[in-house]
Amino acid sequence: MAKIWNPEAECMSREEMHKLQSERLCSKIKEIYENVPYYRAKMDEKGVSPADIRSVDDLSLLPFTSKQDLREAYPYGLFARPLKDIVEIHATSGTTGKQVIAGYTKNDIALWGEVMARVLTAAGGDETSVVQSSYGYGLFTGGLGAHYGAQTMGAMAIPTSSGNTERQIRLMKDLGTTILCCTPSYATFIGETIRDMGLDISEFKLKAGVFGAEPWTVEMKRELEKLLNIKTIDVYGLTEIIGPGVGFSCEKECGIHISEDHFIPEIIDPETGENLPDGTLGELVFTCVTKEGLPMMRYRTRDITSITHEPCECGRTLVRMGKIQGRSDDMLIIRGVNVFPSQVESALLDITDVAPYYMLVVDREGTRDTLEVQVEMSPEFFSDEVRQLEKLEKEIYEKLKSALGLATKVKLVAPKSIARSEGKAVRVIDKRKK
Ligand code: DLL
Repeated sequence: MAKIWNPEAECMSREEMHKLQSERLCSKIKEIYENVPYYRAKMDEKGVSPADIRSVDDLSLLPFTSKQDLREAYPYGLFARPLKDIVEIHATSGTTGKQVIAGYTKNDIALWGEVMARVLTAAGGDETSVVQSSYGYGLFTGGLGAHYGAQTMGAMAIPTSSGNTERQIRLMKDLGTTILCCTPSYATFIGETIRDMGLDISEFKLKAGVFGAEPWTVEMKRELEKLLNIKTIDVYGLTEIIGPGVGFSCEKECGIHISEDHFIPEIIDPETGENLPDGTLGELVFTCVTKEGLPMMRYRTRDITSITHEPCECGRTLVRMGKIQGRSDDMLIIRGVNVFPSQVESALLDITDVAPYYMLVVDREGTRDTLEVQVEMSPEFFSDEVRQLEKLEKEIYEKLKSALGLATKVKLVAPKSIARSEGKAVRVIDKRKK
């Protein structure tokens, strides 16, 4: 069984965790109220003062924070420390509006290294590991997050960043990389390129993959473990909270443990804002109780999942969340049916003759929404025999219909015709007018 980086924190009793979270929450809320006028105004408006927060059970008295607040307070309005204490900045890509700016103090960088060391240790890493960080470096948090984790663990970090895939692969082989960190879609592309280069994966030292930053299904996990001959774990995080390292799966493969001694999760009903019980799907919300630069209060992630406090066989007592079903804003509504791209992925990867590359094209014909699913044939299957193609198309159509409860158009496309991703994959083209 893989080691645990910080057993004291990751395996404490529920009572101890409750006590620790309560102490940290009370002092953080007091600090935020004093140092961040934006939060003070929000708390005053809701009629709640720091004195009302006596334990973690009082969390729901506090107001929520959303991406909209971060935009209004752009760039530094939610920082809780003076700029002279901020030593690093990261930012979201800003594809859905103004960028969100996150600021880290020295202690925040150390905290980030600590939570990422937990992740890499869960992947079997230790000070002898060679960790290749193939997430993008720069304003995106992936590259440096994995880097800090590797160094905190005492391992060797190889900062290849994403892209330049063939050089990336040669380094992986020559330097003896043991842990690869990147998005699952980039890992798929790396595996495909290794084959195309005529290299044999069994000649690599690779043992584990630490993949995340986008939703991926269990079917994709199986596919990647086969393709790269490794074990994989799922790493979750978001820029607003710290970047990668908010949570991670363990070898028991039963959800994502959240480092809740630093980031307290809640699940709420996205419509009413009410807290939901364990096991119920809803929107994930985080409160940072140790972060200094940008300590988010009840931040609404828009990620849909559920949580459970049941103990895990790995020995960690940290609360677990299920796989992210997708962001609430990734959900497509087609002819009244809710569709997440991950449902399509699960259905497709169950079929042998398709490659793990697909695209959802949503359009409108008159008043009727349409969904076309483009799927790449695997190179082994690739055929121009009409009967064979029709048979495969029909199989995909039926699978999708029963998985989604919706009739879709299926279009088989030639191997390598869907764009490969070096970071987060784009899986949906929505041509409907907003
Ligand atoms: O993606 C941080 C990160 C980097 C996580 C590297 C893991 C590895 P953002 O760009 O701010 O930060 O995007 C955050 O990505 O709210 C989720 O919707 C999604 N996401 C992140 N990790 C996972 C995951 C980074 N393991 C948003 N599974 C989050 C599913 C994920 N979705």
